[in-house]
Amino acid sequence: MKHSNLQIDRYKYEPKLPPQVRGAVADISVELGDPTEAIADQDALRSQFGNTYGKPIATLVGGRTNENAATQRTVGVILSGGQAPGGHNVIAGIFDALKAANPDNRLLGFLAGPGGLIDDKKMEITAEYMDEFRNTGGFDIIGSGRTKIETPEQFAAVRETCKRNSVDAVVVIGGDDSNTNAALLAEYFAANGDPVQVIGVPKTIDGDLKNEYIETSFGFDTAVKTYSELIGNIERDANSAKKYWHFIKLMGRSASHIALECALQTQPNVCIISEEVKEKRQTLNDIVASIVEIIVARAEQVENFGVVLVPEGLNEFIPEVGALIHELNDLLATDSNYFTQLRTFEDQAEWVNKNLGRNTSYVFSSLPNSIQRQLLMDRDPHGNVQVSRIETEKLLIEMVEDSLRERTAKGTYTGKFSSQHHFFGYEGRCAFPSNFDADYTYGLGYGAFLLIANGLTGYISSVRNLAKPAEEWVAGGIPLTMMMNMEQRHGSQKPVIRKALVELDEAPFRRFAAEREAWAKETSFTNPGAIQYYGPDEVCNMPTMTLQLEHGLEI
Ligand code: FBP
Repeated sequence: MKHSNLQIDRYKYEPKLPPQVRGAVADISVELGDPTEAIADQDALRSQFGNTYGKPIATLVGGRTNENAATQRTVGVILSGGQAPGGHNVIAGIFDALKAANPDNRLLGFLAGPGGLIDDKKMEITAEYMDEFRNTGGFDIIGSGRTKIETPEQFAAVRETCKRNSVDAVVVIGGDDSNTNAALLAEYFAANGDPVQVIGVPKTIDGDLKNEYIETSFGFDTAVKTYSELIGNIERDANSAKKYWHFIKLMGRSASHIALECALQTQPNVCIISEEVKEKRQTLNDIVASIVEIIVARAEQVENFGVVLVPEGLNEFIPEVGALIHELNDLLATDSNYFTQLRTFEDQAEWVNKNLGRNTSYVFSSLPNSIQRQLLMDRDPHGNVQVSRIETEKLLIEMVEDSLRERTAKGTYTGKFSSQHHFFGYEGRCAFPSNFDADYTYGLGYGAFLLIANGLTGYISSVRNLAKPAEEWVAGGIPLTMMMNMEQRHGSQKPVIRKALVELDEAPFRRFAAEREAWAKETSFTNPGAIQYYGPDEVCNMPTMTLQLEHGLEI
């Protein structure tokens, strides 16, 4: 395969490790704190995780011998869920630490996600193969998948796979659901007296796997910087041509962290934050009215252009649309056999309308035909609507146009409205990881092996103090059960890692809320430009504004 000049040069990049883990692997051990508790529902979790609940926080420390470091080991690794820049470097970190500990150690990559572990589809990662992927984006090294390890048969199959391949430990690189799975797997092995260790790694561009101890998930940094570059370019174009309103939908299955960070970076005229919509119980009409108000105000200044950012997950946070989606998910899950027999959209829509409640049926009928079709499309493996396929940006444009038409007829609006729509998601998931993500992921992978070498299981690899330069980062492990609570899933209470949504009382949102009025009326666009891999620290090595604000830094 032909490589670009950047790819060839990025192979030479040496990711920065947290200082305590830079020495010989045999000289790194763990310092353990006090026993921990889950964030909520402690009793239920304690009884479900009888063998792995409440472990202490682990910090990796150098200069202390680990007698077991050189024990020969086989480690399995899986990538789970959507791509996120840096996944290859997590595997490189595991590989380098494992080979440094003992050159006979083996790293098995299970293919195409958790399914590879269930079906025993794997490859051994060799030094030569690994080198092809260092510091590159993508998950193509072993592929990814969204299969969940759920049934007793699947757990037993994973156990068989590990036995057959003499796997001593499994590293699960994934989001909140996959790390919940990692916790269940760790408990399953422990409960069966199996010595297989399980360590998770926090991945997702959505940025919603974070808490006091996991400061960010990897991939968020690169993805938001990629989208912000594109938004900045569009803003410049909008301000040059002065004739279009650009509606840009941004990925993020549920939380609006991506949209919020992009807004902080690019200062658009409007950015909708789903969590605020929910908190204020705004309807679709309220959202449209607030956008229209800004368009009208800018038209009065003869500025018939602007940029609106829309988070992908918005629909589920608008009370009436969210209720519709939930009812539809349930309906289609319960009667999926009947539904899939209906051949035409018209028949499907009629059946759905008949079976929905009165209010939700009204909301469904009031949506444009194209959106109704998208709501009825295939569900994901968890039975949920695939939000990235709902064209909310187009829905908003249609509704804004209707409202402006009414205003024109009444004589309360004399501007011109021409729109463009965009969806940025896949553009950022496989970008070359920023220096931040390249370093962070390598450290997470390296740390994951060190946790294994120190005998831990049921932990998520962590690198902390990320708002500071890598010289001050601290590596360790956080017990998975500590991040969990019980939630209602498919009709019953299940242990899950709590998803981190945008908090309206925290610094990133507060900064946005303080500035947005000015950005709405004036043209205050900022253009962060493309991710830079070479050059001064303030251009190449700055973390996201979200991370800096969350850590109280002045920016
Ligand atoms: P993960 O949470 O698995 O990392 O996935 C994130 C994401 O990129 C979401 O932002 C998006 O909604 C989803 O994946 C799209 O995935 P797919 O292409 O599989 O539909």
